Amino acid sequence: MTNGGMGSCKRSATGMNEIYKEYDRCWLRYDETRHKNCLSDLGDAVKYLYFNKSGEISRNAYTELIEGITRMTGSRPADTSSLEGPCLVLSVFGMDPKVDSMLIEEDMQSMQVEGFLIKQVNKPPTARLLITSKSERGLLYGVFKFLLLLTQGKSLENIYLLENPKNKLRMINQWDNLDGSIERGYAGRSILYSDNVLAKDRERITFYARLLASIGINGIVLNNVNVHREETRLIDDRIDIVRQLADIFRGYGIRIYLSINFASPIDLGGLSTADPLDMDVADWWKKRADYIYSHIPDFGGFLVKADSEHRPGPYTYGRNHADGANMLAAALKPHGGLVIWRCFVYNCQQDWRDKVTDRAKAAYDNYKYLDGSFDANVILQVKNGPMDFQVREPVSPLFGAMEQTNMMLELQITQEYTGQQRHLCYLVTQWKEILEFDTYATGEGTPVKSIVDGSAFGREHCGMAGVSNIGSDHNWTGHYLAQANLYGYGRLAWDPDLSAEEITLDWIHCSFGNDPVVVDVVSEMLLSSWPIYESYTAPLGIGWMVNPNHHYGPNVDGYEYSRWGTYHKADFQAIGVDRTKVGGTGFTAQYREPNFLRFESLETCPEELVLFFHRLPYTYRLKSGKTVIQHIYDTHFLGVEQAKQLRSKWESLKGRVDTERFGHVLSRLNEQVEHAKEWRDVINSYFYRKTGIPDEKGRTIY
Ligand code: GCV
Repeated sequence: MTNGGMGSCKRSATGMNEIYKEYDRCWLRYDETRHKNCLSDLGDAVKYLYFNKSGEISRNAYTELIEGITRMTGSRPADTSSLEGPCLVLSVFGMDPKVDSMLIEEDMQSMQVEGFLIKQVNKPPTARLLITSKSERGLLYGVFKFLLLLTQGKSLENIYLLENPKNKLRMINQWDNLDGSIERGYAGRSILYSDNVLAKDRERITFYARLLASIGINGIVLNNVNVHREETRLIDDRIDIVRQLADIFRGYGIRIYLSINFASPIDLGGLSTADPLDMDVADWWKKRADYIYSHIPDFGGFLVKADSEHRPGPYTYGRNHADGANMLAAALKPHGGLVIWRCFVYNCQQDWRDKVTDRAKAAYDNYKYLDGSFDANVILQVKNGPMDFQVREPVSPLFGAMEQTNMMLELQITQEYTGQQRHLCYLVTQWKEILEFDTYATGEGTPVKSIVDGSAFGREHCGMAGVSNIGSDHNWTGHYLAQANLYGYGRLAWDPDLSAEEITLDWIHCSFGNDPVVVDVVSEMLLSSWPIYESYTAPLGIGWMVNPNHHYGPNVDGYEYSRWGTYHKADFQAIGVDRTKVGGTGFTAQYREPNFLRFESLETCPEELVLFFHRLPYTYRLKSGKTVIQHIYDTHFLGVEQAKQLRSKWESLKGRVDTERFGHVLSRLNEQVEHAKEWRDVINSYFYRKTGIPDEKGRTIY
């Protein structure tokens, strides 16, 4: 049985955790370790701590280390100023010649600025355990890694662990509005803002910064990409909110960024235009950048949603997106700032009768021809799929198309289309598939992860962005197990080569302890949950079929006759969109070979995406031998059974997980089972009524 419930706030040896009673500690629980033996490997090394006091981030690293060890072992390491005996050593390289002398040339060469080294020097009884980095930020990451190793009970004997992050930018995007609402938020209100001012609970924001730093996040966009009136003022008379947040996040190595309103020169500056080629507009942004940096000297830059879903942008003035992005980039350049420009640009006024326009093609069409036109401090941020964060989509072809442009991958941690944190849907498995997808951009072996870490084309500013799933709920994420999505996102942004299994185990160890039964069951539940959610919702990659606006629950025709361009085109004979070059919209041709032909041909198109790329009669036989209609029926019946199995698995943990978390997750799973039935029956009945084809197995369809 694991220690402590969600609301537990027993006073620890450090006396530090009184403040946590209002919210869960997530994976920073540091429950008393069940692995005292891993510490004994090193004799007295963790009883003394040599720390070379330097900047704020280092001090936070020190505090974290003290808190973690104290909570896990029950005793606080004593500070020491001697390096003679056994001790833990925490120091940034270059701060202390005595510590630096413990390093060899090889250590220094392989370590990048944000990387860290954990290394044993000497043997017990005088073993010293060194945590070091070339930067304070890296030191903090090293501390979190060390605490993870302690949590897992990994042997520290003769440890030599050098890690560097694979992605330079590891960003979180908050879709928070100043009034405290969160666009697509499913875990309460914003922890950052309330009633157009900074939220009062700064401790909680600080804890969020800790959580993010613990998984390697180094940038946060503080406001929703849809920038409304009040948020437009964040770069004006509301700048003090930004400054205060920057002060909090800076202590954890996290730079802050803002989403901006492209029409700010009009809305704030009183100009008559926001034309990016207008000299007054460019000058206005330059002065605005100076103003921002005078308040926040380490400001990261702007995130821009332009000409997208009614947001203003360069198209209004007959300019292209390179014109818009480069104008902002010029304003930020003297300060070292970045422009992160979103590629979620499509016609959201489509007539459903229009058979030619294909939303899937839009990002490529809007940006491919601009490859090479963007300034060096511009990055294009591309959603993983060509549509919009559906449970299953092909990878956006734009990743393989841009050779001279900085690229970032945008993932949605918040579960807009994947169960809204009421259903269990662990997305790390989906994200792994995306990162591993071979774009063939430099020939075979050019996976998305090599585009977004910049290595494929030697780009400087690249990385990953995830839309946050947290809010003011006690457990942060609505569904307790959805914490694993935030955790997993950060770990993958640090190292996309990690396996889903490894990340999952780490999260469980930190969150639930080391009971092997709990570890196995929770791991099985998480790793199987995405395909389960997929099986009882929209079939074979077609997507949507959700209720309009809030996007929760089944509604097969919810978007079928609307302007959003997300059609399944089901009639009584066939379903799916022909996106082939030969007879359809031609979307497949946006992929490089051999992906183009793989998707183009029905023979080779991956079955889970077949209705995304092809229009098929319900009687078409899939490779499984089942017809499309029977596949729909079977997966929907099976999905409900699998959701029930998720629930039984969790129930088997009764007595092994604290009652609060046990009860909470069980209630979510009960809801999931009931809602999966709703999905099953709505989808199956729709297609039965449309086709008149009965289920081969004669099960109840309405
Ligand atoms: C922030 C989808 C969501 C919107 C979101 C948009 C975007 O359309 O439904 O809420 O807006 O994506 O990513 O810009």
